Amino acid sequence: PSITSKKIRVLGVPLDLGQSRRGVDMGPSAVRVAGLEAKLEALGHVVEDGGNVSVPLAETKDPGPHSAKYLSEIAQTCQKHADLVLKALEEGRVPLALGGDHSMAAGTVAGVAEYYRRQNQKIGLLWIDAHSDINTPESSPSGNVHGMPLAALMGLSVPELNIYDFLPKVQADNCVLVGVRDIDQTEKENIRKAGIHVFTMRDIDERGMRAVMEEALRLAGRNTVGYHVSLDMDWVDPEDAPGVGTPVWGGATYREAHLAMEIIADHGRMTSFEIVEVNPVLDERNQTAELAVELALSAFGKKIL
Ligand code: 6HN
Ligand code: MN
Ligand code: MN
Ligand code: MN
Repeated sequence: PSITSKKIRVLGVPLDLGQSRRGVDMGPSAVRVAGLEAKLEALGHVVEDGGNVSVPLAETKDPGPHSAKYLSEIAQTCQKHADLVLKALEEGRVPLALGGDHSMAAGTVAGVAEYYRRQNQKIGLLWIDAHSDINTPESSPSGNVHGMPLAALMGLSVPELNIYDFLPKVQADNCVLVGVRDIDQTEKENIRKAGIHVFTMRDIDERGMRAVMEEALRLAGRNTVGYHVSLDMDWVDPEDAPGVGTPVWGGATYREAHLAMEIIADHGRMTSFEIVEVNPVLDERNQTAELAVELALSAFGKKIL
């Protein structure tokens, strides 16, 4: 059975300013080296590589206030990246963004939301992550901006990351966190304030991946044109994805991760996709980048049989 062929544009975002473990800027290269384009094409898609957006080098910049380090450089990068995402969609391409740390999602989601906003349509957002990434500069214990993109997208704070000047980027009722297991005390209030849906690892343990994903997709897809999928590789258990900057035990297994992506593909409503936080410096023989490619293949329709 052949899959519906998509025109995909890969967009690299070698951004490492949003966190403190160096090396995540090499994530896009590692995922390319693992064969992303050729494998998606073998599946029947048409893939082009849009290259990498330019990102300032940490060594050349001052981090600025500790509450949100490198925020102005990250905001500039997200603006450029959002423009490229928007352009890809205007040209009929499905954006597949490669990170880079998760602060880039403030740009990816802005670009997708802006494209559909111009057509009076709304998107949903599936945030698949060990973390909830909903700190603000006021609440963040680390000052790392990769812990803040969801707060920015929902309009809680961080006006610097309000790309295209509209909020929220996604209605709270269409924003769904999946697989969370490490939430800062200070983030809990922000989750309540934002009013988003959260499925923790306990939900997955108790109900199973299939039931959780079906409900998550129903929520993200209700009254929307479809949903963006933001996949943080630290969602997967560090046993299978060691090459990430903030690993947390007890994550999705290799099989669960594939199943979640396969269910996304079955529904056929994904507008755009991104894989973030692949850090080759912390990886073991590129296995996290290889898993990222495999999960992208499942999300884009690869079936076992
Ligand atoms: N990520 N909650 C922690 C912080 O520093 O705010 C961790 C954030 C991790 C972010 O993995 O994308
Ligand atoms: Mn090609
Ligand atoms: Mn994240
Ligand atoms: Mn994470």
